[in-house]
Amino acid sequence: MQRIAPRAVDAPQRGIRTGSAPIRASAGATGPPRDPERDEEREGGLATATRPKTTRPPRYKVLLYNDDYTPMEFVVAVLEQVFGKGPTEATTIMLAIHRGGIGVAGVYVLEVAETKVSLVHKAAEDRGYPLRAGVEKE
Ligand code: TYC
Repeated sequence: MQRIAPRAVDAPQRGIRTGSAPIRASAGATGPPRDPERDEEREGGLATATRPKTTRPPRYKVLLYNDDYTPMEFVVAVLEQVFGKGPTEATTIMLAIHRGGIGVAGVYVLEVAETKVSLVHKAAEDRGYPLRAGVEKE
């Protein structure tokens, strides 16, 4: 049977080093020397500050089209009530559509944009106006 000889109580304790490996010249450094071409902070791990987990959903423009029959006051009311514009901006957008044929009423995520288009069409159809709206990716 093998016995492990107990260390004499007064034998000098040499820290945690057990072998006789040479102490490296770069005392204090841990691991291999870093490659200045690499950016360890972008390689995963704790790099949450530079690699956000969230992404922005795409945005869609709601377009209104000009026609010859829908009253200007109705378009202004739609821009105020469906798209939350104030009276001055609503009038500016309506006139731009009237003169240019098309204009942006607002920009939203797809589901909201499509809901707004449906609200415009319903309001116009209820009054017998041909006003049309559409969605286009920003
Ligand atoms: N052109 C219409 C008129 O003269 C007004 C109008 C403006 C209609 C904007 C639609 O999206 C529109 N009564």
